[in-house]
Amino acid sequence: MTKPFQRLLAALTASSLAILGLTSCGPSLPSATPITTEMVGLQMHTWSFDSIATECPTLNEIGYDWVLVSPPQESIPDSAWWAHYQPVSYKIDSSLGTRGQFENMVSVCKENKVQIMVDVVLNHMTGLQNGAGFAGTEFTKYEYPGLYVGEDFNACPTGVSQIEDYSNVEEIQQCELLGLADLNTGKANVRDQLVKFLRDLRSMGASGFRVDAAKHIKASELKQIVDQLPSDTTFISEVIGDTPPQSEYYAFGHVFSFDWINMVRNIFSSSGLLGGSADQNYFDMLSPSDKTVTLVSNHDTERNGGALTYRFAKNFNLATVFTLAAPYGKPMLYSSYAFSDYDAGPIAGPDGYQPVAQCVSNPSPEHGPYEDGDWICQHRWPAVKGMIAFRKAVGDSKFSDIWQEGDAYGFGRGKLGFVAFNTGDADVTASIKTSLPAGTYTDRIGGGTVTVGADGVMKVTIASWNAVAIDVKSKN
Ligand code: LM2
Ligand code: CA
Repeated sequence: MTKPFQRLLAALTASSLAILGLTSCGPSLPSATPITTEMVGLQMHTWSFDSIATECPTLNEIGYDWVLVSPPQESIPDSAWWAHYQPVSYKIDSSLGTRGQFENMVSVCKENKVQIMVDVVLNHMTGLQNGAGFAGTEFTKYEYPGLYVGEDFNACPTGVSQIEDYSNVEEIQQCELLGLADLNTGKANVRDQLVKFLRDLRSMGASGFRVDAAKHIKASELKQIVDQLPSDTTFISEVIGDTPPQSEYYAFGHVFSFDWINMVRNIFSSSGLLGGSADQNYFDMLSPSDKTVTLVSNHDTERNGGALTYRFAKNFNLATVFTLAAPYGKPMLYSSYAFSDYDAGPIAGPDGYQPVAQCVSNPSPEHGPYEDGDWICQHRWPAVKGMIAFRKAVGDSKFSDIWQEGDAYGFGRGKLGFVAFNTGDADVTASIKTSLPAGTYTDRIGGGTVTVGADGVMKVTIASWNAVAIDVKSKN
C-alpha cells in the first residue's frame, strides 16, 4: 500500500469508529458533571435502588446534586450491611436491587438533576472460604469464575496473613484487610476486570465513584485504572490517616476528609470548643479544598465512635450546618437507619430484596426515640434543607466577620451570608457585625425573621445548641 493510501484508510477507520461511538477503549460513555464546592452530595447508606429512585424528586427539591449508593455488585449472601463490602462478582444484583432497578434509579435521578456516584470495592473480594453469592455465583476465596484465579491475589510479603502493622505501607497494600482476599492490582488482567466493572457502571449513567479502601491499593496502580475511564469521571478515594500519604491520591481525584469528621465531632460534642480552630488558618492546614470531600460521618464512623451520629441529634445537626456553611471542601451528607447491633442491615423481604424505604414521620433532630431499622432521613432535617440553600447562595465567597461571645461563634461569607452557632446551655442574644445589606431576612435554620441594620449589625437570639443563618437569597 502507498503511504497516502494508508493514511486515508487510517482516517476512514478512525472516523467510522467515531460514528459508531467507538474508541480504542470501547463504546463511548454518557457524560458526567464533575463535582464542585457548591454542590452537595448525600451518602444514602444501604438505601435500595428503588428507594433512592423514589426519593430523588425530593432530593432535587431540597437541592442535592449527587448521591452515593452502597456497593451495588453481587456479594456474599448475608443480612449484615457489610456483606456489600465482600464482592463475589460484578453482576449488579444484591439486596439493594437488580440491574434493571439500578438503571431505573440512574435515569429517574438524572431527570431530577441528581447524579449517582457508586461505592466500589476494588481492593478485595470476600473473606469466606467458599459459597454462592446473592445471585447464585459460586466462588472460593481465591477463585471467582470468569474473573480471577489464585495468582490474581496478593501474597502478603511480610509473612502475616492479615494486615497487622498499620505503619507499614507494603503490608497495608499487599496483605489482607480483615482477611478479605486481596486483589493484585499490579496485574494488568486484574485492572482490566476492574476497569470493565467501572465502565459498565458509567455506561449505565453513573457519574463517579467512592473508592472503598483506596489506601489499601497502591496509588500508582489505582491511577492506571482511573486513566482508563473518561476524564469527567469523579473519583473520591477513601484514605484514612497519612500512611500512605493522602497526597499520592490527589493526582486522580478527591479524598474524604477524616480530619473534618474529627474536627466537627470535637467542636460540636461539648460546650466551649467552637471558637479558635474553625477558621481559614485551620482550613489551610487541611487537604486542598478542591480535592476534598467533607463529611460529618459515614457508615463506618457512625459505628466505631469516630463521629457524631443521629443519637446525638442536635450535635449532628449543628455539625452538618457547619459543614454546609464553611468555605471549604465539597460536602457529602449522610442519611442512615437506626440500629443497636453493629452488623444489622436493613430488613429484606422474603425474596431477599429490600422493600422501599419509608422515612420516619417529620424527620428532624427532635424526632425519637427510634426503633431499630427506622429510616432516620437526616437529609430531610429542616436546618439541613435551609443550609443547602445557604451554600448555593454564598457560592465561593470567603470567610469574614468572625464573631465570638462565650459559647457562641459565627462567621460571614462576605456580603452574601452569615451564620452563628450556640453550643452553650443558655440562649445567647447578641448584636453581630455582618457585611450584609440592611433588611429583613428569613432564618434558614428556624424560619424566624432576622433584621440587619444600616450599619450591618444583626440583632439575634441564638437558642442553646442551635444556629441562625441568613443569606442574600433569604432576604425578604
Ligand atoms: C471499608 N473501607 O475501607 C469500608 O468502608 C468498611 O465498611 C469495610 O468494612 C472495609 N473497608 C472493607 O471493605 C466492613 C465492616 C467489616 C466487615 C467488612 C467486610 O466494617 O466489619 O468485616 O465490611 O464485610 C466482616 C466482619 C469481620 C471479618 C470480615 C471478613 O465484620 O469480622 O473479618 O467480614 O470475613 C474477619
Ligand atoms: Ca490491597
